[in-house]
Amino acid sequence: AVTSINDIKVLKLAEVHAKPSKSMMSYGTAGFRGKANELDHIFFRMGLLAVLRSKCKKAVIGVMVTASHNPEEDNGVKLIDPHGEMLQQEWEVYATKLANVGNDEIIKELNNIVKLENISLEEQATIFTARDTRPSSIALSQAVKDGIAALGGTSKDFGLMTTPQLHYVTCMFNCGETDASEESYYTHFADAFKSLVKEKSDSSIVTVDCANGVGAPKLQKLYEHIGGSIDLVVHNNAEVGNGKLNENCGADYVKIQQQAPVGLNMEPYHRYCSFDGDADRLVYYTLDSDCNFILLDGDKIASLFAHHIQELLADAKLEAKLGVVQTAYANGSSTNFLKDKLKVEVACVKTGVKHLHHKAQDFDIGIYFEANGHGTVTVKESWRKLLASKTTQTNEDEANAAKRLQTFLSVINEAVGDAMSDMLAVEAILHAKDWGVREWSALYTELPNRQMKVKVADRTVIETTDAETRTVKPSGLQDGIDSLVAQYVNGRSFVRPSGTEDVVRVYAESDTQENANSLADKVSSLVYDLAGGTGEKPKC
Ligand code: G16
Repeated sequence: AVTSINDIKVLKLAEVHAKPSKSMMSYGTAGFRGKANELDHIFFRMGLLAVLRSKCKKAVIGVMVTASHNPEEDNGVKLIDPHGEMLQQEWEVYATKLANVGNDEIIKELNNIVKLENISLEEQATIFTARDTRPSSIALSQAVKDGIAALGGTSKDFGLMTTPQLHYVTCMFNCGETDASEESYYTHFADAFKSLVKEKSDSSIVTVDCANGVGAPKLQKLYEHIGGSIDLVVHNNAEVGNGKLNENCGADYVKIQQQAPVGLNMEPYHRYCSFDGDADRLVYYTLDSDCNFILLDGDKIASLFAHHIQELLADAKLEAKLGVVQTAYANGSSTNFLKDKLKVEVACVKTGVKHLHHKAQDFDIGIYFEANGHGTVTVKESWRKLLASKTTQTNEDEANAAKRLQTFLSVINEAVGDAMSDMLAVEAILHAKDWGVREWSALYTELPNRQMKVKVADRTVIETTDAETRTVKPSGLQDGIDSLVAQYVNGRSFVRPSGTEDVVRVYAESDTQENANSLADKVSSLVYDLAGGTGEKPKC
């Protein structure tokens, strides 16, 4: 049994995966992200950390190699905790420290974590790894595996997978399903969907933009398991590594540009949706009869879920504390709809699914979605038991409604936001309600909004508070934003440093698209002036 860290083995491999002297990175919104050719040492060290995390939790840990929505030349890595959640936040601090020390301090840092967390090195460590389709992901996965081997851990490499698939298999394995695999993922979600949608409706065609990423082959496989309950057309499924990943396509592009992905000829009121590069985000869209682009983003998906779940709860005569968790990016109209029309409790937290997921667990049923399309539903174990008991009650109508809710919840990937399973959930609801995108879209009308990115020399000069809705640094920025916002009807704007890209994000909404654009331009220009903008100044 291993009782101490094998210094020689670790240091030898650490030399192979040497850290460039100036590199300083932190565990951001979704792990480490950056230019792929600058990250080799980070991946190796995250392999080391995953072994300690696995020993500490006495469970399998996941390591996903992906930069999700970022451009193809970027890459990233994040750790997945035993139940498919994001890495516990205290460990993000260890991750950042371990990523930034020189090679000579790696052993000291590892021993420090062992001591602080009281880890028994004799424990076994097993790590599940997977990667997206970026060309750099193969070598960077190897760096992770080298890190795992250096500390005597065992790795099981699932190869190409979507991020949510790795979350799912990690969670299922730790819950006792020892044959958890990609295949069991398809079987589970396809079966759940088929029991919700037994027959295709007349308007069952959905065209899916897979961002030229790993979602394309995986969706194809899921489709093979679903058979005749839906018609899927896979778009943007280009060959791996041709530089087209997320380029002018994918959920992030469609959400921010508010336009169709490249090469898609749209028809009014047909259903279209986009995944991002690792298929953990989903947005829908269509054209109205005047060919105006209509986006149904994460806020609309959350509203649809809340509407449906609330109806089933009423039919089943079940009480539940139902809540929706959003971020500052949520459109004001969606928050009003949820609070005023549905009378659902709404919470607002910082960007990053880890924050939303955590908050959602305060509710019996917690629906969380970022406007960018990343989200899911969580259910408290005690409430799940209550639901199960209701399915066997004598009142047939109530028992049937409880069963419908139970089956609906099983088409959701509770571990994490999942484009494929969320898409099935949306389709199942539309089918149950006999709705098209037109009815769904009509739940509420968005306030026009605009998102922009501003390049600055050092984005950490911006510090925020109140769930990132206000800035506290640099001085003068918040006052400036406040006085700009006051000039616009229904104006709202905030800025925050991105945790995945080297940019500052700017969000603005107002009564007309022109006003939202103008407010976004002015706030961007203010950020450029007060936070050390670089390159071309945003025009306004
Ligand atoms: C990741 C996170 C999301 C977050 C997004 C953008 O998404 O998982 O929670 O909204 O980054 O974060 P930021 O604004 O800090 O750059 P993905 O799809 O890239 O993994």
